[in-house]
Amino acid sequence: MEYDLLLENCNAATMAGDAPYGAIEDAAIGISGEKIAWVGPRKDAGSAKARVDLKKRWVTPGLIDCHTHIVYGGDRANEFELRLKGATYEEIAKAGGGIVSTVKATRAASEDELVASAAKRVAPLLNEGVTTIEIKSGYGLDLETERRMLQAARAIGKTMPVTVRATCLAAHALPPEYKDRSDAYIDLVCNEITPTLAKEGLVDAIDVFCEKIAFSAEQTRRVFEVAKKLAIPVKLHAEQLSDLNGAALAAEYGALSAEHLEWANESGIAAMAKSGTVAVLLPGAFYALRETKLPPIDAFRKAGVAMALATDSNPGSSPALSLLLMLSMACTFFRFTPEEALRGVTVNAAKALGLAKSHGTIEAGKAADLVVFDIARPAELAYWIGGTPTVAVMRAGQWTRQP
Ligand code: DI6
Ligand code: FE
Repeated sequence: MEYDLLLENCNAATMAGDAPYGAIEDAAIGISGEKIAWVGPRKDAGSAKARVDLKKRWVTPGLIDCHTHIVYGGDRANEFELRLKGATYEEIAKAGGGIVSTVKATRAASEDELVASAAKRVAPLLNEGVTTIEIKSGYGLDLETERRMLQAARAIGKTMPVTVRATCLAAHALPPEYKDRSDAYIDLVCNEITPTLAKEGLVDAIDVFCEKIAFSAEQTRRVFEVAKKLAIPVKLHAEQLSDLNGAALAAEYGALSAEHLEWANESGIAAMAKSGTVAVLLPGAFYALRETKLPPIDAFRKAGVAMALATDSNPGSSPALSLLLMLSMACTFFRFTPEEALRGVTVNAAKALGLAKSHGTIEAGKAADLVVFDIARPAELAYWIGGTPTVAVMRAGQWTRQP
């Protein structure tokens, strides 16, 4: 078989197989159409219509940012200043700031404005090598604005070279008009917002913020029951600030992922291992909130729970615009190995989005989403603090940044 394009004279961190990083040195990668047709040692490569010499650089799978809230109105740099004067995240949230102030700005923004402001934040991620991004709603908290957010997410996937997975997080916070009536808001989420937006094809997954400052485990369960009826996979913000047994609840519903997890307990971890639920860890939020409680990384490792990493890009707890920086933070704060960190934004991030069959590794049959890095060894991706060693990006077989 003749490939459309052969990338040769490179080292491939395939993230598949048993070798560290799935590495193949002096490799070649055959591309046909939108997919990887072949990968292996250069000497075994077949013929190709065109060839590109990658000059011994490293190639990884396209990076996957599997947890973001990157579509929103306004920003919260003012609250950043308040926090530095001593206010806590919870105090700001209770005083009507925090998520709710972003809700006001998001409700006031048109779809075009949401797309334009998000595009400015998505661009630096793509420049680094992100080819797939998850985008959550959750700053609308009413049907119209949740819809507008998800439509903006879809529009980003159409107008920018990135695969978007849209997650409905209508149960993110209590909207001000439902003050002290959180069960009534969950009625709205379950009876109206979620089923309507699912029917409109805007929802790839359903998420809930299960937390003392958000929604209880019982309310989470109600939303998950609706997801089950709609046959849409669930994810859960669990155990970020306290332990509500959210990880076990997520696992009970076969969740793709449970996210944050600083306070995850042993039984939650065991349940996640059993259900194959990915632990999505978010060092940007840990850093920005100056958390001290470390997620139980060793317990996840021992239990065999796959760990992913993401930016959690959002205006409050993680205004992060670099996924590579999360690799460094995960190693330094959470003691990930550099290989675990790269797995966390490739193969395990794909799993957290339900895309394990099509994305996340360099293997024949998978999407030709690839990043070329000017590095001598893969550990450099987690080693440098800032900087972008990215020299080329391919998505679905097309260069979005030329080598
Ligand atoms: N957990 C978080 O860290 C973000 N949302 C969530 O459920 C915070 C979102 C914000 O503060 O705007
Ligand atoms: Fe989040």
